[in-house]
Amino acid sequence: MATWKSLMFLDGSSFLLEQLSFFHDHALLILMMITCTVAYIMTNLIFNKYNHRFLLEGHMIETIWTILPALTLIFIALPSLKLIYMIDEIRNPLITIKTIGHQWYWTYEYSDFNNIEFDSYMMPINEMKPFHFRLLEVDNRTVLPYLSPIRVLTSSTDVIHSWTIPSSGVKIDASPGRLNQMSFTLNRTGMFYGQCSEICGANHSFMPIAIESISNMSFLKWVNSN
Ligand SMILES: *[C@@H]1O[C@H](CO)[C@@H](O)[C@H](O)[C@H]1NC(C)=O
Ligand SMILES: *[C@@H]1O[C@H](CO)[C@@H](O)[C@H](O)[C@H]1NC(C)=O
Ligand SMILES: *[C@@H]1O[C@H](CO)[C@@H](O)[C@H](O)[C@H]1NC(C)=O
Ligand SMILES: *[C@@H]1O[C@H](CO)[C@@H](O)[C@H](O)[C@H]1NC(C)=O
Ligand SMILES: [Cu+2]
Repeated sequence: MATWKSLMFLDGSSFLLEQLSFFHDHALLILMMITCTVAYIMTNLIFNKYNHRFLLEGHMIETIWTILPALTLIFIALPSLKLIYMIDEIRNPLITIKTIGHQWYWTYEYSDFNNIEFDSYMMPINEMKPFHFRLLEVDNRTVLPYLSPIRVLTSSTDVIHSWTIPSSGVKIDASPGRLNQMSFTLNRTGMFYGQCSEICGANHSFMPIAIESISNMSFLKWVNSN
């Protein structure tokens, strides 16, 4: 969960976010290389006493400064494309959950098991327990097993919402009349919080998502108790 003064990424909770952080580091490294090169050339230009008053064209340098940025862009574009397809891919999900956005709460359906279905509202401040996070805790949490591929189907009944778990690298729009899907695998246990990420009306800030990532056994126990 993001807290005050946290500058870097959240502690990742899925294999997807691992790849996203790798790509972030990769892109940032290229950015630093460009910044350093440009800064070096600019300081050199400023402190250089010589100049070339009659230089009007230079085919060699023009070729170089066209090809080099193109190559750099390819080095960013190819991993980025790979990542897009990885995020889009659905690999034999074990569990499918359906989340439906409403103004202003989420409904979850676990159609794999006896049609478990519940609404998930933000925990009102006067009902919060000391260990609850303000504006992030919900009354019915989304319980999911870890290390199992999960597919999320999203839709909406009114306006566009967005189902988002920043620490898992998950963000899917919930559009009315459409079913969007995404798959991810949680790689550890814990509580992962998110919020609706599409301005959807007056109580947009008050429809949080709380994922409870637990072991297979506990998950089955939870399923049986519902
Ligand atoms: C889960 O993935 C994150 C990266 O997203 C990594 O930092 C973390 O160590 C992983 N946890 C486990 C238990 O593998
Ligand atoms: C959802 O939360 C409400 C209010 O706390 C509760 O009455 C209801 O039983 C819960 N439903 C499920 C499926 O847990
Ligand atoms: C849960 O079950 C799935 C499928 O059998 C397995 O791949 C996964 O490793 C299990 N999770 C844990 C935490 O053992
Ligand atoms: C927003 O939520 C609060 C508390 O849950 C509620 O009192 C209020 O009526 C809601 N606003 C709208 C426009 O529905
Ligand atoms: Cu919303």
